[in-house]
Amino acid sequence: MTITITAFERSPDGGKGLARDTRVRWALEEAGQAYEVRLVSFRALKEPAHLALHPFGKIPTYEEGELALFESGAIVLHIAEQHAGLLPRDANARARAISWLFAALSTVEPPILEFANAKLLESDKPWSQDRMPLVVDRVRDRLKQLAAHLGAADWLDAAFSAGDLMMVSVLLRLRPSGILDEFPTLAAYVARGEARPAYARAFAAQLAINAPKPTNV
Ligand code: GTB
Repeated sequence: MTITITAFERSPDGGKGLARDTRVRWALEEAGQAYEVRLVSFRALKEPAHLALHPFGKIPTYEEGELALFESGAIVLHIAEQHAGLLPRDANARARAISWLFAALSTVEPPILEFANAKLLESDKPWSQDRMPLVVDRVRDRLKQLAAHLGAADWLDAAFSAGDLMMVSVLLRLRPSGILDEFPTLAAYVARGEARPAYARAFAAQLAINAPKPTNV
């Protein structure tokens, strides 16, 4: 059955991997699954056809036969459960990998999003300068805890899993800020994720959509 995901017709980051279709593409590449991409404009995101797939009018979505999913975490978990390569076979190790997937989304991503929003949407507010140190400290506190867990290991729980895929995806959002580099073991962890051939394929596919088209002069 054909898998179709949605992605931005024009990503605000120019296709540099920050939009959340990247994590879905990466999971599909790790799982060796071919997929098609339907590009959606910002206007079309809020129109009935897309809202029928995604109640909040966002990307990514995932369609396969009669199944339609939204939320990158649910999509990555579905892919990981359907195909080998992203979850261990051992039941306990599998449950721990899923814990890390949830930890990435519900414990590590929120302060990072708060920071991104503070920078992008609130920097012109009179209280922004006073608030920013608090927001950055919340990110640093999480990263300190995550770095303490990772220690010198390559991945969060022995072998690479969907939990690492999601954690690396979440941490990547921090790179432009320089905060990630304050934690060299986490910066190296993210680099290990990006070095995976499946990640490179996912990144290249997203970038290709956003690359400037050659003009005939
Ligand atoms: N919790 C949902 C999930 O994980 O799937 C969140 C989905 C979501 O926020 N999607 C965003 C979206 O569709 C794209 S990823 N936004 C459009 C809208 O709300 O109208 C967020 C994102 C977008 C762009 C960048 N960037 O260019 O740097 C980074 C992150």
